[in-house]
Amino acid sequence: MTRHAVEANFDGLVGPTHNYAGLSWGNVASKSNVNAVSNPREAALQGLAKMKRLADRGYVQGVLPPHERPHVPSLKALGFRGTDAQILEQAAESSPAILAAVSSASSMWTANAATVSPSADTSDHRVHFTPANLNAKFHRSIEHTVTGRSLKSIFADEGYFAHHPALPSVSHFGDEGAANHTRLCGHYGEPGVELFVYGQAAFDEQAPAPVKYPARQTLEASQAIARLHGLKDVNRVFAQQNPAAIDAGVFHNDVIAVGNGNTLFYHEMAFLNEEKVLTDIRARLTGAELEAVRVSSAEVPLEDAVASYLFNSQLLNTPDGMLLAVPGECREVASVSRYLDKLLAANGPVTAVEVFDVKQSMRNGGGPACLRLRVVLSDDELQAMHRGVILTGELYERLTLWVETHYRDELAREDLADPMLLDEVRKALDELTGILGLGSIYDFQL
Ligand code: SUG
Repeated sequence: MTRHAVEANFDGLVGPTHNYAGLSWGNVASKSNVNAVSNPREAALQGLAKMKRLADRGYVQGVLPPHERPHVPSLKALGFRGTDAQILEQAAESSPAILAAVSSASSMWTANAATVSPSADTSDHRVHFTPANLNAKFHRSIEHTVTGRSLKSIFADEGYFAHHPALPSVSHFGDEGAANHTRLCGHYGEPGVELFVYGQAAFDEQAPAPVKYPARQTLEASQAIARLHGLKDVNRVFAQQNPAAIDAGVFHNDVIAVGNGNTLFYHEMAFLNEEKVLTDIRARLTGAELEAVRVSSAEVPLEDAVASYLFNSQLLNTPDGMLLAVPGECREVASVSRYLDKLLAANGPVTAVEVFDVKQSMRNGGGPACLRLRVVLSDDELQAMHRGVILTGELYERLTLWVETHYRDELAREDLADPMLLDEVRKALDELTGILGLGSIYDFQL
C-alpha cells in the first residue's frame, strides 16, 4: 500500500558571516566575486523571503540553522593558540586564507548538507541521512559535524530516521550530498529511482575525468551511500557527469540538471552517457513514465546555463503541473529567458516559471536549489520530526526580526578578524537554537 508522502524543503538560513572569499576553484561565481563586499543581512532576508513565498503556497518548508563562524576550534586544530581574539588576530596576520575559510557561511547551501533517502526506497523503511564530507574544499569540509547534529536533533526518532556519519574524509570518497542526487518517482510515497551523479571514479585512474577543474563527487562515495541507505538495484542509478561540463564550471550536477517526480530537466551536456542514463532510469521507474526535458546547447549554450543557473532552479509540484522556481539571473541572460518562454508555451510538464531573488548567494555560486535540502516524508514521519523548524508565518516574523537585530549589512575581508563579529555570531546563534527549539548543537554551546 502506498503511503501519502510530501517533499519537504529545508533551506539553509544564511549565516551572519556571509562573505565573498573566492574559496571555490571550479565555481565561476565564487572566483569572480572574490573580495566583493557582502551584505549578510540582505542575504539572509532574501533566503527567508524565498522560504516564505514557498511556504505560503502550501509547500512544507523547513529551516536549517547556520553554523558557528569563524570556527575557532578549526583554528585551534591548526595550531593557533591564545584567547579567541588572539587566535583571530594571528590567523588574520599569518594565514588570511585560512581565516576566510573558517569564516565562510557556506552551510547555507544545504543541497550539500547531506544525501537523504526516503523510507519508501530503503531496506529498513526508515528515512536515511548521510551528511556530506565535502572534502574537496577545506571551508566546506568542516560542516558535516554540526550538520549531523542538527539533522539528528530535527529527525530524532530512531523508529523513523537513521543517521550515518559522513564518509571517510579523503578524496577517494569525496561526497557533495544531494547536489549530486536526484530522486525520480511516481508518487512520493512509492519506491523511486535515486540518481547518483558522480564526477569521477576514484579507484580507476584510466576513467574519464575533468582536466581543468576538480570532480568533487566520486563514484565510490555514491555507491557507499547507496549501500549505507539500503537501496536495491531497482532504486538506484549511477551516472557520470560530463567531464567537459565540470571543466566549464558545472561543479555540481545541480548546476546542470534537476529532477522531481517523473520529470528530469537537464542540459544535453549534463551526462557522459545520456542515452544510458535515460535507459537505466526508465528500466527502474515504476508507476510513471519518465518525462525527459532536454535542453540543447543550441537553445542554451553551456556558459549561459552556468551564468544564469537555469538548472539550479527548484522544480516543484503544483495541482496543474510543475513550477520552476528560477533565480532572477535567468531573465537577464537572453538565451535562457527566451528558452523559458518557449518552455512555458510548449505544453510540457513545466507549467509555471517564477523568479526568486537570491543574488547575494548567487554571487558565490548558490542558486535557489543549492539553498535547499529535499526530504521526502510520509505523514507519520512529518509528525514525528521536530516541528520547530517548519516555517510558519510566526516563525518567519521571528526569524526576520532575529536577522534584523543581529546581522551586519556590510562585511569585507578585514572584518573577519574582528572579535566583536565572533561575539555577535555566538549571541545570535544561541538565541536561534532557542527560537528553533534545537538544543545545543554548536561547539561553543557544548
Ligand atoms: O561549494 N560556494 C559553494 C556553492 C555551493 C553551491 N551548491 C550547489 N550547487 N548545490 C561551493 O562552491 C563559495 C564561498 C566563497 O568563495 O566565499 C562557495 O563555497
